[in-house]
Amino acid sequence: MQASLKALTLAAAMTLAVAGCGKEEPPPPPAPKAAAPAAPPAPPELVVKIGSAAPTTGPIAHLGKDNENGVRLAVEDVNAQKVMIDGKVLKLELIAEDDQADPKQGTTVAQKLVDAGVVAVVGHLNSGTTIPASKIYSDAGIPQVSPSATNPKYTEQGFKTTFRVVANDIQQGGALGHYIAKDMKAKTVAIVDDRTAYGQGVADEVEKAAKADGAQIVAREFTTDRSTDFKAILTKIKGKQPDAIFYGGMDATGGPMLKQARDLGIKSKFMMADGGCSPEFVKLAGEAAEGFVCSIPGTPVEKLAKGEEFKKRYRARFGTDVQIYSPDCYDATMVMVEAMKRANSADPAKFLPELAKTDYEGITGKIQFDEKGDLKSGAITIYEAKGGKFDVLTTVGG
Ligand code: ABU
Repeated sequence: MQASLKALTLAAAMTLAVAGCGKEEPPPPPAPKAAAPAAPPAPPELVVKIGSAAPTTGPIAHLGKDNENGVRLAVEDVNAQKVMIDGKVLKLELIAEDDQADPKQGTTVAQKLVDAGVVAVVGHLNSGTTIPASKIYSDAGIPQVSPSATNPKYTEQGFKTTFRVVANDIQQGGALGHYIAKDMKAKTVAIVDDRTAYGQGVADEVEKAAKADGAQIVAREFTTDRSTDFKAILTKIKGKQPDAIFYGGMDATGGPMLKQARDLGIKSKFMMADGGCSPEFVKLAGEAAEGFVCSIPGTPVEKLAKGEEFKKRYRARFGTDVQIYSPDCYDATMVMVEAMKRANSADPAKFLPELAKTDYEGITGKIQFDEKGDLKSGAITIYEAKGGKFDVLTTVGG
């Protein structure tokens, strides 16, 4: 009995020992992972307001919107590039104002932009608004780059703040007047203008150049930039049977004027400068647009390295085609930003001297300013409307 008790105790002890040997220890808890190094704090933003002024309502709203879109595309590109200025990321904020192509409204919105704290203005579109507004920007020390105002007076006022990225109407009117008399060999020319600073100014330059090259001016008439009926003027001109009619004005009046001229049986070559050289003109003139001749300052955008790409990007972003000046507006915005980068400051007093030293290869070509703020070596291209499109006839200068 004692022996069997002993055996039982031994067996139990062995069982316990075996059971103890097979018991697995729970795995140790995983070692805590090393904490990821903290991301460096994002650099602070430098919010900078930039102004755009153009007529976005009224008869040439399509051109005003085109200008505003050009600035907007540049602002979006700059913001995406995360440009560093003085250790901060530049964030442009666009303030767009509608000047209605009205000189009085032009000065009102110029003051509004100054009061809003913009450091630079791209605009205005029209010479008639750009010239009076320029005094307000000059008094406030704010750089202004016009992408489209071509009246020479704009940069002849002695302001250090005025610049433009297109050739002026001495160059444009000269090229057209020469083309009329020498290339087209027109002997007689009728000239009409819309009495705006641009329309009258460019018409005067065309008249001067055509006369100097031997053409005779047989009529000089005028209308307004809001007129819609040109039959009285055209009837007078019809009696003179001119070889060519030059109209100094914008597409909104030029398209209907050409249509009405053809309706009256006038066969003269019809010509305008940049204010009429737009897809909108072709739309307004319809079939009468065939053979229409016009000019735009600069080399044709599609012949420039970045031109086609800009047109595609513009169409993708805004769902519409470039009218005239949006590439110039894009470049005007970029030269401001390049000047800020060189000055390492968005303070107008600091980047204005850099703006004057601009040497920039833009969508529209090389941009450098002369001592007045005009584009050095500005070219003029003359086009002819064919099948609803504009074909290049010739490029002068540049
Ligand atoms: N340059 C044509 C239209 C703008 C302007 O100068 O009034």
